[in-house]
Amino acid sequence: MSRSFDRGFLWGAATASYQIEGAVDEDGRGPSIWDTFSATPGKVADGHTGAVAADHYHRMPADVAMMRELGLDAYRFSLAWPRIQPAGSGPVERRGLDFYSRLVDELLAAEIEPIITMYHWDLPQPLEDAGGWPARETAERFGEYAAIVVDALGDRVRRWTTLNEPWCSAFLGYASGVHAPGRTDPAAALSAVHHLNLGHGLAGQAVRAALGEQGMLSLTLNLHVVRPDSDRPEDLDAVRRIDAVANRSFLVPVLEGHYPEDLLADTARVTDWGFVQDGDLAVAHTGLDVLGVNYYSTQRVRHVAPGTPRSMADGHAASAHSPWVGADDVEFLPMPGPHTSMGWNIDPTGMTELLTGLSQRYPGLPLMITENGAAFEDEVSADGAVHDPRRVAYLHDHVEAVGLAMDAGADVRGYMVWSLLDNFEWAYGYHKRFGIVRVDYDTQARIWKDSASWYRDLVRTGRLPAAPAQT
Ligand code: IFM
Repeated sequence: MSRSFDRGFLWGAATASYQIEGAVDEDGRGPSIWDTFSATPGKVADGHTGAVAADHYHRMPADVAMMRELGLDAYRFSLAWPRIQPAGSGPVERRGLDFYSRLVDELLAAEIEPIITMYHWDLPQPLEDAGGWPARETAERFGEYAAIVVDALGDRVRRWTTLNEPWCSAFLGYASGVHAPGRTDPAAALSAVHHLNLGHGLAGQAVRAALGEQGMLSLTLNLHVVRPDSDRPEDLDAVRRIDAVANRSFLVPVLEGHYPEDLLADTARVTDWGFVQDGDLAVAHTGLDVLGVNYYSTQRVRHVAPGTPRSMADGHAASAHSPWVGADDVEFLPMPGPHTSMGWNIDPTGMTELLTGLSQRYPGLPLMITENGAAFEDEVSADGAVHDPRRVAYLHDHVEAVGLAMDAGADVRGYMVWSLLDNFEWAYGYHKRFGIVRVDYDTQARIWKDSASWYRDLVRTGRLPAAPAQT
């Protein structure tokens, strides 16, 4: 069965600065935590770094021309804070801001709406040296940086996302250590949670102050769809614990203005949350115009006695240190296939469940899919093309799942495929390819995959055709 989406539904593609730009030493850019982390032996597969990436910094006009050919309504990209404020505070690097100003102008000339993410994980290294996200000052510096970028670009950009996936920044960066800066301190991770929420609020205030009613304020979360292994009370409680630390640690302060009582109780042995100061939660609770949702797969958990050896098939890069602070008695079970090359199970029902659940908990809150997509081991065929039927099927089934959630009442305003281009996939380096457009890292040639042509047709017509046959 085919399905049509309204004309106003925004179809786009997403990327992030460190994953595509390269040019890490150019035009005054300062070092970020990902430059440091990826230069540390053993942290990123095969020692890959973002030094060159997809060379987007030099190829930006051609990349925007390609987006125009794809017919995108919108392009979600992030700003590299160390390009704009190389030290994370103080002087502004004009050349960095100018790059993004040119990008915005190119997009507008191509009739593509810019959607800016202020922070997608490339923290200026000097801020990490001063304490990183566990330190309150980082949130304050983020608020100042936000004011700078909204002041420079807000005359042309109305959609602003403060943070991308703060769960990853806090728990992969400071608890499991598989992401930069690679610290393994559970108390620091919870302090980071709070300062990310505070930073979101301070940045949101900057957007509101500069743009008033014109601004569209957003936060993007990677919400986890977690299911119990059985209906035993202990397994249901395992789901509750993961939901608290994975989802409600951000949703509740930002949308309801407090921390969930059960999260505070579950983590009481790690911290007393004394870093939360009077007034912080009112700042975090600045109000969102749209919630960004990143969705890829589902997870299944069960209770185990603390100390029992447990499988941790949670879809995040393996570490001796768990990101699941306050949930030592929870086991993540391997998920049945099919899987993508990330090892993530393919389950579009999770997309529908997530969106309908959000719209029930927060009626009237507009939602936007800010990331969804799949990595597969693509190959260039003898005909020079990249035939990626599994990605086409994945995208089809997930867009269909978004439509089902809309049928059930979810107010979904758009869909950004992850990703426009193959790129630096964090701890996995360049080994995982998420792009609908292939990047040949030897020549930097862009090669449209079949999924790019398929997506162009979807964007052009707003009509999702019947499920493609998989070969
Ligand atoms: O590549 C990442 C992106 O940076 C954040 N969301 C998940 C993607 C795939 O892992």
